[in-house]
Amino acid sequence: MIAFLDYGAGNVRSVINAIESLGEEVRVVQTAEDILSAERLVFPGVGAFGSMMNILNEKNYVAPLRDYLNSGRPFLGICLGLQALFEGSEEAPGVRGLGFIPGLVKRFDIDLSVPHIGWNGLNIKKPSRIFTGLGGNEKFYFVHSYHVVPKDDGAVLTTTDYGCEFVSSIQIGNITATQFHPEKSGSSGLRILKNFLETSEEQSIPVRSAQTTRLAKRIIACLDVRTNDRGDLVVTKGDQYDVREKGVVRNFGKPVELARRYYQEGADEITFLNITGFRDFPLEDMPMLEVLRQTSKNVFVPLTIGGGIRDYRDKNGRQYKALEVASEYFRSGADKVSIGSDAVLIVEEYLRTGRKTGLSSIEEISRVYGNQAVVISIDPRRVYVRSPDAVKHQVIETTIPGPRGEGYCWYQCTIKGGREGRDLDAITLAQVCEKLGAGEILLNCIDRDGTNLGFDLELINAVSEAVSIPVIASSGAGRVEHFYEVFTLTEAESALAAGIFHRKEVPIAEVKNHLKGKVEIRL
Ligand code: 1PR
Repeated sequence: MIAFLDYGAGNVRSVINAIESLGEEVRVVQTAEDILSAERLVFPGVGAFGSMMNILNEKNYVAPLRDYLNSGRPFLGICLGLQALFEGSEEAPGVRGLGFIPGLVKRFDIDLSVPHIGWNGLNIKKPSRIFTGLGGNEKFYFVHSYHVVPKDDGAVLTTTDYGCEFVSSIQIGNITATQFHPEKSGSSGLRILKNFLETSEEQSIPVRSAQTTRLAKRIIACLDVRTNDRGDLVVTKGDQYDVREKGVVRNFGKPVELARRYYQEGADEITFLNITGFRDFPLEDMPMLEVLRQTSKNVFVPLTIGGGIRDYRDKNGRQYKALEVASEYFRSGADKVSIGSDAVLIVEEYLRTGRKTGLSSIEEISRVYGNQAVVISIDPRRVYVRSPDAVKHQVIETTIPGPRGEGYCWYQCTIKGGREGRDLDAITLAQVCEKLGAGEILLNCIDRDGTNLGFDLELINAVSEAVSIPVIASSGAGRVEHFYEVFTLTEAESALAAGIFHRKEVPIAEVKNHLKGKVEIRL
């Protein structure tokens, strides 16, 4: 029996699912006494350091946790569950951590995109039973803006390179804690969890061939989901956002089954977009929550969900905050939420008033769950102009001229799945969203969607040069070469595709085989 510390923030369901998939039973800690009497304790942390410590303090868990750690019984901390062991964090000045390990948690101070999101390797510093069965070159899923800095190296189990060499896990006796998410790291992550759960004392140190670790470019499978005319929830796919063929919604199968297939085929991440979320209310649209619950039972890579994340008033007049919608998604197994239409309206309001309210979905969700949990999904389309100063928007020079030979364009933001164009450009949208707390940009392109013509590299370059958060290139992938192109000609950290995977035209393994040896990827 594993005691499991759930302090109520974020996606702990996937950790429970991962442990249960290994045949162990989990008991969620309900009281301080449950911590004191635990024999093995798992503490997955998600969200922000300050709110985590506040909740631990409110629940009177801090002293029992310290006692547990000092007892030397097996403990596994994950992500914030590692950071909590330290004295404090730059993320929440003045808030005290558990102080079990001397040192602080610091924000990345590097030239690369922050958060550090994605699959990276481990430099192993000492033997541990946690490594049994690993080859040493595996990659694990990270998502964080802060990293631990112990006062001395004694506890350091692994380091990872990302603009600097940072501590990615620690071990002191039976106390192990990782910055990466084993529960989101596919079979290698499950192996680490299994090693923790087993009591073997055998210590192992895998041999790694590379000198430094490198963040992999991610291949993301995207499932656009909606109810078809017969009332079934299906994965569909549009051509320039039109999902109907001869009047009928295209049907590529069931979301849970397809997600599982993509996991098995090697997708680094899976995104569900509830494409009619702008008119449905997700908390009434229970099937999407169920899709997440079912998917997270056997898909152990990160899951993002988008569609309908916004404030909402139901038919009885009750007001719901976007934060509540997002919380329900996180509880059901999502790691990140993606905000589309609402982000456009928030940015318009910000540009009108010049003020942050602190109350927008982007600000509230990132405050509680951390920036990395908030993805902004942009649905832009090209608007051609004759000169760079023809409009007030951020205009780019293009090598693909417009219908009247125009040499410039701007990227108009749309809402409601491309149905309504707004007076706002995608570059400005991305910049303001970053300022408001977004952690990643999912950059679609209506002109390229479903065309198989390749990604809009000009759009991707324009946006990724304007922000410092990671950009996911989306729309238009048709061949393996398009992935190579987007990773070598732009700064995109991931590439997302839908149609070619659904139609089995280009399997994920083929994309990875093509990239192998040329672009850093997770094999
Ligand atoms: O506005 O917060 O409710 O979120 C709605 C979400 O649904 C947004 O993320 C929006 O992008 C998405 N969406 C709305 N309508 C459509 C549609 O297609 N009619 N899908 C839609 C967006 C675009 C990509 C697609 C790539 C790759 N789909 O996700 O998967 O373009 O496709 P490809 O590889 O086949 O070219 P809100």
